Amino acid sequence: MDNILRIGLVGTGMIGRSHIERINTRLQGAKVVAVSDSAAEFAKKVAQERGCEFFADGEEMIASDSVNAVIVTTIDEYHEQYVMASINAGKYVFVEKPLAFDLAGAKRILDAEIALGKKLVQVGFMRRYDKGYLQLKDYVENKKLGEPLMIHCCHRNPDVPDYYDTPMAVENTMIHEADVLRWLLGENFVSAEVVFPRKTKHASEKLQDPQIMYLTTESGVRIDVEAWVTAQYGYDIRCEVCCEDGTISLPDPNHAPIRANAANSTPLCTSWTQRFPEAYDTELQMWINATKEDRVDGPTSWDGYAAQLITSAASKARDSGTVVEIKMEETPPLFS
Ligand code: ISE
Repeated sequence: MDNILRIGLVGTGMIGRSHIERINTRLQGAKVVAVSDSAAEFAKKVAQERGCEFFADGEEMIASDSVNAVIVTTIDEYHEQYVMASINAGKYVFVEKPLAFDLAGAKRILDAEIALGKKLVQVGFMRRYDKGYLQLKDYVENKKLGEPLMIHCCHRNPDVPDYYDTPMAVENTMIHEADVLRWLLGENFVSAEVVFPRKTKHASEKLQDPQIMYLTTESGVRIDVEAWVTAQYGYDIRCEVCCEDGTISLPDPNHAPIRANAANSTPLCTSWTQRFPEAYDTELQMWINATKEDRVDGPTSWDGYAAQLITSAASKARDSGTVVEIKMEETPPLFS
């Protein structure tokens, strides 16, 4: 592989542009050299501003000699198409979560990699690179507080765009917890349930908000995840792991306390871009390094598939109002 990884990025929306920025200005060893997006005029402008080549056709860009690795930051519906094009071109690909639009699409990607016999795909579950979650992992993995018994999580956004609807709370938002908790505990889930508390006046007609997802693991750890995506007051991510000898919680981001107007206050984040910038930097730097060493060392397509197996069970549970069993298959040899 060349000294500088030449990346082609499909999808020049907000997260795509922020990845171009971080790779081309802060990270080492790679450059986004080409971009493509179905919003061609906008993507052309991005290409011009960032000194990249513009491709009208994303698949053509992926196949071209101009690029030797791919980032997919399109809307979820197009993830599968461009991940598949990357696998077919034999190029490493980083795809934002979820791996595919639905579970069937995630399975097709997984099968394509298994047929190739080589891992090429990494899924953008950036929380695994967050310093707070890494501290929780150290405690859980090394049993510093005994065995975990329960986990309480909150995933609160101040607000969401108009198109955001009820299923997205599970499939787009709580999928982060599905992945990071499976990674944290090192075990699979066996059941899912989703319940609706009283609906807030801030949620649109097509959105039931808040929602609570309950998960149970193979060893019996009980987890509750609250998604409250029109919480107004800020972006607030919490996770408390209750173990036999004590509890450990995700630290709040470091904000200096302010004393003013007869109050002592600490600012909160207002968006995920503000809450996880270091995690995104670390995630992509490690992806660049591993890609140049001809390997994948982050969340794989198997992890992406596993997360979607969990969220699709949770969606069934939500729609049927029942507890749904999660049937995780054996880890394929390529991923074990
Ligand atoms: C969004 O797509 C993300 O990935 C954010 O991390 C998450 O907090 C948000 O709820 C999602 O909608």
